[in-house]
Amino acid sequence: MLEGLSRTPKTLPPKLLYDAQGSALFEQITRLPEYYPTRTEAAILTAHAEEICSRLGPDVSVSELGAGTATKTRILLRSLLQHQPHVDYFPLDVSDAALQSAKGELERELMAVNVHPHIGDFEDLTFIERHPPPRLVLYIGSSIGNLEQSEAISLLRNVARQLSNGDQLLLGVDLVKDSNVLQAAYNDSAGITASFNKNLLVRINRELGGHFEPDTFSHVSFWNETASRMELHLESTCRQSVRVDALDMTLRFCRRERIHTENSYKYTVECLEDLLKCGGFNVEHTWTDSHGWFAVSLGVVI
Ligand code: SAH
Ligand code: AVI
Repeated sequence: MLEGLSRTPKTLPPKLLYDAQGSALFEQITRLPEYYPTRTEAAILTAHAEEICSRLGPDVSVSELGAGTATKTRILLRSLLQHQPHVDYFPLDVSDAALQSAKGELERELMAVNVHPHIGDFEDLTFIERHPPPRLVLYIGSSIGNLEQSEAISLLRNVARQLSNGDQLLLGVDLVKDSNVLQAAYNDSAGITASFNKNLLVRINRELGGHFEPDTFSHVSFWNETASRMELHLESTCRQSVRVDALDMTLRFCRRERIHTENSYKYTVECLEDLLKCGGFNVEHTWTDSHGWFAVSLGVVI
């Protein structure tokens, strides 16, 4: 935070959006009429779960990066249980609250799934290697879109490094589309995405003794066509100074100055498949929906 807030323009890494309240707000986002990614990916997974599972190795263990509450994962796990008697499932997330919810829901619904939650960051992926092969790694929900392309490639290479011959990765990515659809998804009429974004300030206040007045910042999001990404910012509505006690820092904002809080990159199928190849995977198959809004690709480690 210290590093990001000292920069010009000020930035914060999007992983900080997910404290317990942030994860709960993200869950609400996934149910918004404007936020098409979750239900579109869920529809792809539902339509093709059987085919996906039939392309996997026998008796796979499943790891998931940024699993959140694992709601869509249940579609795949349910189908996988038609192919093997039980599944060892290892969700990784920075959000303890999301993982607890994932574990509770999964154990209630799918008794044959053994859930082993791992609270942690993508920076350390060595936990994957400890899981029994053959392995399937899930990285769905277009979470890879919140990374810069160079970060995305190095993350995939890190994943590949933990895997053995024949291990697979299922990657879900949001696709480039009409900018009106994108704008609406990140500027919902109920203001949930705005609350999700501003919750970062509430979190800094609570955890770092920050003195932000969230009402003096507005949620700004827009489609940056050149960079192929949606951008999320918090914009100061006035000239102000904000003290953050734990950082021993006083932040100065001009009127309309922004903190850049998130990018959400949108890919084409071609770019997605190139990304997988650059990351160390051969693409086995890519599934999309009828609008071509979202893609799910299965890759095998090279
Ligand atoms: N996969 C779920 C959740 C997506 S939200 C879905 O498809 O709906 C993104 C999730 O990734 C959040 O739960 C967040 O806590 C987690 N996350 C974001 N950055 C992370 C990081 N650097 N390390 C681990 N988890 C991260
Ligand atoms: C988790 N991630 C893929 C979401 C996205 O769409 O980039 C986070 C999000 N931010 C605002 N709305 C949803």
